[in-house]
Amino acid sequence: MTKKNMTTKNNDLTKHKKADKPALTRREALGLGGAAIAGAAIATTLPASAQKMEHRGSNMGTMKMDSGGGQSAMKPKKAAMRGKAGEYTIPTSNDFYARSVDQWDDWEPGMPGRDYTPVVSPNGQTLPFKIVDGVKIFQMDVREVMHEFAPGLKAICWGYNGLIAGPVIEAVEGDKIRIYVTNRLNTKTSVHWHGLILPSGMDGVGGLSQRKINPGETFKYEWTINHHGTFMYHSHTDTMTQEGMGLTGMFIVHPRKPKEPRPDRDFVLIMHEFDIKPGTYRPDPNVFSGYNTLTLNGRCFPGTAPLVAKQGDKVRIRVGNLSAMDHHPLHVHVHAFQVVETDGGIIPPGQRWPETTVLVSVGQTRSIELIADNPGDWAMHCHMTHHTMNQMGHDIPNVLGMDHQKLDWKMNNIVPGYMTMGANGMGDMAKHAEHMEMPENSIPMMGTPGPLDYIAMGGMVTMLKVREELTSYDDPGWYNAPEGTTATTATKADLRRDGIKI
Ligand SMILES: [Cu+2]
Repeated sequence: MTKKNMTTKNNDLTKHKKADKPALTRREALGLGGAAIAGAAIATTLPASAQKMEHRGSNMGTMKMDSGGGQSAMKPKKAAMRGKAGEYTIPTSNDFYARSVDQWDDWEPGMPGRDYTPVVSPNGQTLPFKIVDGVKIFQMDVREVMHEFAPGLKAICWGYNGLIAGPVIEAVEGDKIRIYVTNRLNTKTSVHWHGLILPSGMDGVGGLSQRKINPGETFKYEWTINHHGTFMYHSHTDTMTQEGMGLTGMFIVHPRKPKEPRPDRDFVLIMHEFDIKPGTYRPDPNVFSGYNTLTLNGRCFPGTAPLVAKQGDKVRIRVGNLSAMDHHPLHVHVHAFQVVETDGGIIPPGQRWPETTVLVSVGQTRSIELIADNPGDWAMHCHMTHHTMNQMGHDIPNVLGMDHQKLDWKMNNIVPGYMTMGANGMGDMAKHAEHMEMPENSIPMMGTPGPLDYIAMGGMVTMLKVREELTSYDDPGWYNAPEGTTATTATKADLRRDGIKI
């Protein structure tokens, strides 16, 4: 392609923007005219949404994108449209990985069922919406709430709509959205839409992109979503405190025209961590490390709901991490999966990689896909072992291997019923904890009785339950393994046959 041709295309593209009707097809604009977009990218850093927002300003009655002095980045000048790299076709990363349609197209609000299969948020909720003049309207408040992490542990947290984690916001590429946020805290707040491309003034960083929302005030955030993906939202005012108290949630944008079949099950999980000292009712967001309450969608195992799938289902699991200080490697038993998406967009099919454990760093999302081809109850958990224990004390003395019988006998004179715990590890401690008097409002080491023995796990643990037959996706209970397929005591005949001497 010659420079002259490109210049012509650029001019056409400029005309298209001004005339408000396509002079080029989407293919021409994105493929042949990519340089125009790329050039604008170099010149303005936010070309795509900028042009889109300006283009649509007249369609969104309440959006005054042309006013104010801070909009220069939103209105690329004619010269900038050509850019320094005018000869090259460089699609922006979002065109490539996170757009299924031309971001300039005008779309009706995307509807569940017709335009997307709604996500499933175990233990969670999806934020309802209504439509007013073609705009999807969402409403949230920020408030204090007594939240149950698992039976036996509650704490006063801060949640969007009183939920830990916040409700999942679900939208479709091209949707015009408006989100009302009412602050019912006694302190200022703001909401950052993490990973989404939007005008600077909608980015939610208190003091930087907006005035903070005072107690009692209601703010509105509004923009046109021009890409798809798995994103998050969280407070961006006094973030350490407010995120630490629970102000987090997931934000899912479905592609307008998916390039791949929709999954049968589309799960959403958000990872978080709190420090709740046994006997207290408020998380301490100020600690640097040693978080003792590790959550998936705000719950600790055994309080986590399982992810239920039918054998053969294509399962997507979208995972975000808004923990304060910890990255979490999420491991799925028995099912190898593909990492198909990051918060930056879809990984093209040929570039995906297989895993059984995916690291989800703080501030990241990862989407994985698997075929649920193995019936059973499969543990799915963070593989940091301290993150699969409930409220474990990290400063307790190490008594592993200690002969504690004499000590226990002497101590019983002073403290009746005393028993040194941990000499053989922590597994038994979890079971004992069920029958012992524990500090009020605490679940130290707590696990749960399983079908075959006590399950000494807690925290960031859930189950992928796969069944051959299902009439609903409700929890089907424990798996009944076919006879002869469960590990059990080796018989004498086994030992003799295989020459095993004990
Ligand atoms: Cu972890």
